[in-house]
Amino acid sequence: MKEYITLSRFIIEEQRNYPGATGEFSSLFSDITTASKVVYREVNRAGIAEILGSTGSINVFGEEVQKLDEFALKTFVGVLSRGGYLAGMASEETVSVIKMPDDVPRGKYLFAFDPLDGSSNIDVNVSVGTIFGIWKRKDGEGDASEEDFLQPGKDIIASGYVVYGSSAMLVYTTGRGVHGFTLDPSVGEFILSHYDIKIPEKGKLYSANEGYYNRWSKAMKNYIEYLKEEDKEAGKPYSARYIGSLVSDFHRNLLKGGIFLYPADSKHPKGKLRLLYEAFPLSYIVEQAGGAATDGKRRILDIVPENIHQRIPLIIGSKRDVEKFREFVEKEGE
Ligand code: AHM
Ligand code: MG
Repeated sequence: MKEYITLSRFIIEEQRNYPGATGEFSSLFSDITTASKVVYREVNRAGIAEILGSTGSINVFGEEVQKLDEFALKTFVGVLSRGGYLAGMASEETVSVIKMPDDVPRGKYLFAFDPLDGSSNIDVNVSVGTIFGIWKRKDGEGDASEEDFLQPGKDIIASGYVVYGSSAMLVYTTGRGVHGFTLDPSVGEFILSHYDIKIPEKGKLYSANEGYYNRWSKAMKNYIEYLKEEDKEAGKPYSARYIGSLVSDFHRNLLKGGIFLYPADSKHPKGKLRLLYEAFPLSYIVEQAGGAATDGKRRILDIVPENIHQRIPLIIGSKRDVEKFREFVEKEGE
């Protein structure tokens, strides 16, 4: 008989491994699934729901806010802020920490997220996603402050992402392996489809925006040239795959093996992607799956953020590919 394990069932069973678990984490996760189902429905009907395009406003990073960005933000905040398990939320789309409603008790968890990553692709039916990381506040009570969020990636309690693609998939880890769940739209439940995901030690794919080649460091240029060399034994040349939607690029490389690179460049000296909302959650997942993530010099999860919106160069994927990239950086000294 086919096992049909829902995400909520899986989380309840997983929580039995954590003595003293209060059930708050399970409720948080159940609310994440509710919010993501609502966002998926909206993404799916975006073309007919008059929700495509820009809101006309600009976010904290100077980027245009898409209507769906705003919808995803409001949905996650609306659903999660009433749970009583959060002390605060921080998002790519809001300037400061999001306060929980006055009539809801404050909890111990901190939720950092990118509500709709890759949203500039939405108007052309390319997959987008939500990325999230969960920390426990170190001390204090009441509303979380920005300082509460400045914890290193390695202190994360759980992280995950949802890809809104040809199907919706939620992938997460609490430090006990990475598991993937596919939404069965006929019953509205995320069902376990990918148990204990491991990223191949070495891949055959690389993902980088090669349009920026002339802005790259020597190490980055040399590394990409190296991947293109004809060398059958070393599994080269690698194939280029770049969607321009981090969640989708990461998801594909996680399952197939490969390396994603958004390095620092002359226009983005600190990289483009965000440490809290993108790099930390995905780095925790990739390490749990046997891969690695670096900013070129440091392990991403060791970094302590200076502010919630900090950007970071991100090189992430199969372990041996990330190590090879590091060798190129060490050789060039940059
Ligand atoms: P967003 O969070 O505003 O959507 O921006 C992040 C996106 C990632 O999904 C993607 O990897 C990257 O930006 C693409 O950037 P570029 O167009 O410079 O290649
Ligand atoms: Mg993003």
